[in-house]
Amino acid sequence: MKEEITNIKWNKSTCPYCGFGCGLMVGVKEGRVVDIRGMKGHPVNDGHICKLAVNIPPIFTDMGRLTHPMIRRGDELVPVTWEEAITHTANEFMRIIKKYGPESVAFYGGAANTTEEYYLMNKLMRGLIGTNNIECSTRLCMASTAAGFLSTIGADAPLTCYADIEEADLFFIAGSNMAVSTPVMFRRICMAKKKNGAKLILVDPRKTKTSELADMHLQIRPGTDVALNNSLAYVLLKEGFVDEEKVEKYASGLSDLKELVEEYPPGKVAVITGLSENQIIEAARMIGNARAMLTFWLLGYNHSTQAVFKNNTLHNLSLLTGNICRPGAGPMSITGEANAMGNRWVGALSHLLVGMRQITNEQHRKEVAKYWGVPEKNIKSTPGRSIMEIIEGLHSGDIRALWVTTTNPAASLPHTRWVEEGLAKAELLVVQDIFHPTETTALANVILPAAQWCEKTGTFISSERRIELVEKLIEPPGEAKPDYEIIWLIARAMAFEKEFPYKSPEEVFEEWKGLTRGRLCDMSGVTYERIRGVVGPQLPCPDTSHPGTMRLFTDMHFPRPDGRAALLFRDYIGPAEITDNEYPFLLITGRLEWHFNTRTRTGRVRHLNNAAPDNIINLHPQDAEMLGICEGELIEVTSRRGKARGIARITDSVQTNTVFMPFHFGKALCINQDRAANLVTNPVFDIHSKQPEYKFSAVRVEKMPVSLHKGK
Ligand SMILES: Nc1nc2c(c(=O)[nH]1)N[C@H]1C(S)=C(S)[C@@H](COP(=O)(O)OP(=O)(O)OC[C@H]3O[C@@H](n4cnc5c(=O)[nH]c(N)nc54)[C@H](O)[C@@H]3O)O[C@H]1N2
Ligand SMILES: Nc1nc2c(c(=O)[nH]1)N[C@H]1C(S)=C(S)[C@@H](COP(=O)(O)OP(=O)(O)OC[C@H]3O[C@@H](n4cnc5c(=O)[nH]c(N)nc54)[C@H](O)[C@@H]3O)O[C@H]1N2
Ligand code: SF4
Ligand SMILES: [Mo]
Repeated sequence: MKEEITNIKWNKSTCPYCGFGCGLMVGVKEGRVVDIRGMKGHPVNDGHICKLAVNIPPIFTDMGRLTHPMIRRGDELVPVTWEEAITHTANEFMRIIKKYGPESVAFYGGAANTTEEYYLMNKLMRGLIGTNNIECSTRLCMASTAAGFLSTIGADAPLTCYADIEEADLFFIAGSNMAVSTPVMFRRICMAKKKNGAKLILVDPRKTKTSELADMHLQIRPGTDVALNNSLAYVLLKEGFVDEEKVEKYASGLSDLKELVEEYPPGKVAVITGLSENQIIEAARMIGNARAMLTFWLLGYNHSTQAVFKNNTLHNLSLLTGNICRPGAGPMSITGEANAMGNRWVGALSHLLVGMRQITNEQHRKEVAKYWGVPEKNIKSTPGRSIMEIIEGLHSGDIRALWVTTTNPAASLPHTRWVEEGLAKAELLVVQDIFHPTETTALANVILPAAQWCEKTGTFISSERRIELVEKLIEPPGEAKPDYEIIWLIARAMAFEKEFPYKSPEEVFEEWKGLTRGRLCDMSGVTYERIRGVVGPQLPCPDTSHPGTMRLFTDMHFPRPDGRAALLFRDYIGPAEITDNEYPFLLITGRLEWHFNTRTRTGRVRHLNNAAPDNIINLHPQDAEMLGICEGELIEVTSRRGKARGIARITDSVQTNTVFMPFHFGKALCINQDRAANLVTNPVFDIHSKQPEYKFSAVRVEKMPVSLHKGK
């Protein structure tokens, strides 16, 4: 039982962790966050929250909080004044740009930045410095969802809403352990199952907390989803579940798809996926017979070299069966981080432009240049580098300066050694974080202390397009400043005073809002005043009296040239790396319920750390016996890139020849420096979305000598 604390002031906010966007009530007493509760009556979570949110108060700990700017002099990081830090950063950037050109610098932010912060960075990088090298950790998270939507429906516009959960009678969840990663969303699914008798099909190679609730668990071989989806389409078409005349009205490509999925009969696909022919036929019949199907997917799809194709072939199933654009039916993308939606719409990936625009579109560039009052030629027509290409650029010397905020690439990018070597080559590495050391701040030349959630104001947009205000409720520690302020101070020091005149994030919001007018992300009807302390509307929300938009494209007209969505045939190709005698196992990486991403926040919460103190590697009993490994022993996983160690957990939740390990345990908060999954993972990526294949690396597994256990 929680101890009751009195004299608490309660304020509305939105969760800073996953992109589901639970409404929170934040309890503040004497300038500290002391309690977090779910907001009752909030349409997203109605008072419910998960253990990550419950355990927020300790993240405001002073332990390791950054309170002063620092500059590296030799091997030492020396505290400096803000003035010195800002002048030094701006001068160094300008020096490098002058010497090597604007393409030699890059910015990399996190999906938990507010939309206002990304707007400022877009203006600075694309509009004034003149480079599209602006990236976001959403590249590692949602880039394939965005590319999948763009190719199928013509816009990165999640079209459903959470209220659809209560209207559906079939949930098809593929490649997400939602019970762990978005527990409050999963709770709504469980309630709907109980109340409406809705069914759940889960596609995941592992048995998980989510699979426990599944009516059908398709435990496929990792990486084979495209083959499965094609085969489901095959059965739907063969068994008369598709009203072809109706589908032709709102989707193109039916005849090609029909012809090409002939290559994917269930008998053949059973061999590829490791499922039985009957399971595939049965799943297709459940889809065909559903009154309203909602599909959900996340990293089991997006962390693959076929990520975008997995997205496209999943959307085919919704389109073929008319499960789209009506209550309870359609693709419902789960988003990873709190503002993974807002930052995509504000143009945080290198190929995008502000307000759901594309950098390659001349008209879009003209509109934005005019709005910013900058010469059209400033905004370059070619996409900038993705974060993986930025690291490549650091290695080759094409990128000389990198500015990082709100993300921890030395822990979260694949192939850590390659990333660390790249970052170490930067002439200037500026890192803005709330803690030090993190894996990335440890490598920085300049460290800037940032205010975190509840210490600054801005907006987040959730995966159902709901815009919410997250407000400053307490003072940041020491001299820490909000990211937006740090960005505009540096921009002004680069001599862009006129373009960065802001005094508050609200002024930034008002400016950015103008670039959304008439677009699918239209927020013309939103003001800070309107959403302060209350639930925000779903976008688009074109005027102040507009209630917001629950579902998109309800007229079945899609933003593609012929107004129809696209049925896209995609051939199956296996994962990039193959197992062999030397590396006979495959490694899947993912999440635990007790930690968030690189653990800089949750790793400071005693309760969460006690529940998950160290890296655990899941191994099938048959493999454990073959390798002579017992439960609780220290084991080592080695790939072509590196090694990581962890404690063996022997469980049939993984298939044979497969191991699973979380990616939460890096170097900064671990006594042992050898626990990080990304020491092992493969930096290969999907060529369409440039998102890495974190879910498939060929490895070998070995037991460690007993002497090493003591160091554990
Ligand atoms: N507790 C907690 N919650 C979080 C986070 C966290 O770190 N901790 N992070 C947040 C973020 S940023 C994100 S993006 C989301 C991620 O949320 P999820 O996508 O649910 O998380 P993961 O555990 O990475 O991967 C999901 C599942 O994909 C499966 N999988 C692996 N390979 C394949 C495959 O080839 N096909 C299929 N169909 N499945 C496969 C894995 O077995 C795993 O169970 O969670 C968010 N929520
Ligand atoms: N092997 C493997 N690797 C993965 C994944 C996987 O499944 N497997 N998942 C990938 C995915 S989906 C994601 S989203 C990424 C996440 O990767 P990251 O973005 O690197 O992870 P976080 O731990 O969320 O990093 C947030 C950083 O910002 C800091 N921070 C928090 N709030 C603020 C703030 O307000 N301002 C500033 N300046 N800093 C702040 C935190 O201290 C932390 O250092 O990891 C990816 N990496
Ligand atoms: S489900 Fe997501 S948004 Fe809701 S409380 Fe948990 S982490 Fe926060
Ligand atoms: Mo993510």
